[in-house]
Amino acid sequence: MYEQISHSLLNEILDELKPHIRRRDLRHFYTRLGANFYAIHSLFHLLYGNRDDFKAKMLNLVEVMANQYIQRNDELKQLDVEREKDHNWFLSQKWVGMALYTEGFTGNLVSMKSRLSYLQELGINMVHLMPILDCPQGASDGGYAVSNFRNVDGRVGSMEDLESLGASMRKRDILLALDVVVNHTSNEHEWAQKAQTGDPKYQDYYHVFDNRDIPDMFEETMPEIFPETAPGNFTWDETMEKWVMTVFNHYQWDLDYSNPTVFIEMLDIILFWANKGADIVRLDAVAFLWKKIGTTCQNEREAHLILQLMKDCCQVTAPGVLFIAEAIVAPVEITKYFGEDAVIAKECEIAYNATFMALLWDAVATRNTLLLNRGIKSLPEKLDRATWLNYVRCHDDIGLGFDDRDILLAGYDPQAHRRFLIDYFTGAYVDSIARGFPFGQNKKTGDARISGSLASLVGLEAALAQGDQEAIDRAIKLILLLHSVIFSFGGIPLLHYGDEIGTLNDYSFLQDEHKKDDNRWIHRPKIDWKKAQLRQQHGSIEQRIFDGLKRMIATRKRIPAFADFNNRELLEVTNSHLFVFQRIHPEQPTNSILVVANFDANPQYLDMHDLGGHIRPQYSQVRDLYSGESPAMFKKQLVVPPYRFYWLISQQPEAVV
Ligand code: OTU
Repeated sequence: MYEQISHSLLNEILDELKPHIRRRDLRHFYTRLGANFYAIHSLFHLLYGNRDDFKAKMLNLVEVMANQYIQRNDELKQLDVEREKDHNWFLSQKWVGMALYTEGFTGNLVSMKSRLSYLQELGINMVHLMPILDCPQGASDGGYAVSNFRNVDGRVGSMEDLESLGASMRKRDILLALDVVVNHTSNEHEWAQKAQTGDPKYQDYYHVFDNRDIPDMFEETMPEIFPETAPGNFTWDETMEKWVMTVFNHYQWDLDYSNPTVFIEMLDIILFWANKGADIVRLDAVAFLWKKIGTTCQNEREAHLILQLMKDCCQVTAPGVLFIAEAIVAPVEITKYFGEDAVIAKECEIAYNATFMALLWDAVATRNTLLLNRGIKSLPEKLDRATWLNYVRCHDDIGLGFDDRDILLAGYDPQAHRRFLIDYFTGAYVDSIARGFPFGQNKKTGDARISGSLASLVGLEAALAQGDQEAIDRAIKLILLLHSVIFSFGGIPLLHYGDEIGTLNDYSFLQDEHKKDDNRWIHRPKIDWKKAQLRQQHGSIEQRIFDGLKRMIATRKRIPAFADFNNRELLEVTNSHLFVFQRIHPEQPTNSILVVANFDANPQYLDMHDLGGHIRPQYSQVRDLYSGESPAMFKKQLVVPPYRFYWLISQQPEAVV
């Protein structure tokens, strides 16, 4: 867009750029800067236009983008151009991700390299390495308290190790996703330490207060994130003799984005990692980026402006790099992190589908899909050119983040239903063999979330202890069922390491004084490679899960209707134990897929009349692409065995109405 004020400012800035920047061949950089400058200028002005140093900061911002562009190597620049051409590349069904802690998975970055073939065996081609940057030796919130954003933690390796791993991944066509913890730093970060010595420049990087006046005002409306271990949102700093805002743990200092220098520093860090070869940058805790008295300090409009600005700037320097929004917030808020418009107000291409994840767990506990269907229906439409990260569980706790109104519409009392779910997954409910633990219990609000490994939550741990073969089978089926929906729903499925071999709760964190108070560590295991080896032993639990997932992944990759072009239609059927949706092939409707998942422990029947104008399969005319079998039919009803799923295709196109 050509706009006079922006354009003359751009001319001024280009004149003032340092000679080493001016002298370079920056053709691609300048075309992209020209295309995005109006947006960048407008956003930067909305956020910081009232400051005297606005122009100087604008110049700094362009310098950072230009310098990082100069640093970007030719291979990555080439990739940028390719991805610009094929800009929907990440919507393809070919991508399947896994998130893992390097330390827990293999120990370090060097040994990680030799495990890439294991990931490939399964079909994984996107790896999210959980935080690997410098962080305190003691408690560091699993690396989410960063003390140096440009250094790899010596405990997992060096920068060279990471680059070499990245190169090996690129050769194997595996995407690398890395974290940039944008909301806060560790109290051991250089900026925090300078702030502690009284340096006003660095105190302005954080929210620092002499007394409780303002903190008290904030606290009136701010919820607590870790109420048990880190109550409140402010910490008294002895050295500084001031209060500092710490929304998460007391050692995680929130950055103050009303200071443009903070924005520029963090953008520089994002681009630094883009240049180190990250294909995807996961932006942690993005809902929290802007703090305002009188609000919850989450999902503020400015937080969205900051993300738009980060995206626009990243597109100038490294347009091939994608952002993941980690915003575990209410269903109506989550979709907003894709941005309002895919072109003029874009934020992150990918977002965690926390609502879907929580709804799936509801279906597990209730064995029906009343709330699941309801909740999916009220999830707002997302933009084109954006996709979900669908997951069954991740490294964090499971929050019951669905809407109370949806719970009511599903026919339950919200408070009682939430209580039931907590009881169910913590094993307190009579009928439950789940082995989860409550996390973040809040005595004031009665709120709680859930920790526990996937296998333990679906009853495998208890079933093994009881030697109950049927319960073991049920747990395995549930693990596969849950994955079958994240693989087919639309979006990038993200597995949690260890789940592919049914890893149980890992209680060893209780022995570690820096971890014992945070039971999320129960589902951040150390992989037992001897156990993983059992995947090759026919009939073992590991083999049944691993091979099931492997087959699903391979099948998913062959089904173009599973690519994410907002081509899903939810079908509400009479039988409330079934989750049914259709994935429509964009070009060949006859190759659309009907997904049917039975969340009940008993066989269920799908009445073909329920499918209305959609696929009306006749006996032997539909085939499940996963198993290759044609499901049984009884009196125009499709039979779905307990915890079974189908990815159905009509074999004869004529059968499709
Ligand atoms: C994120 O978490 C990380 O995933 C957590 O591992 C970190 O502890 C946290 O940030 C701080 O860095 O910010 O938008 O309920 O879901 O803390 C949501 C706990 C977050 C997490 C929440 C989350």
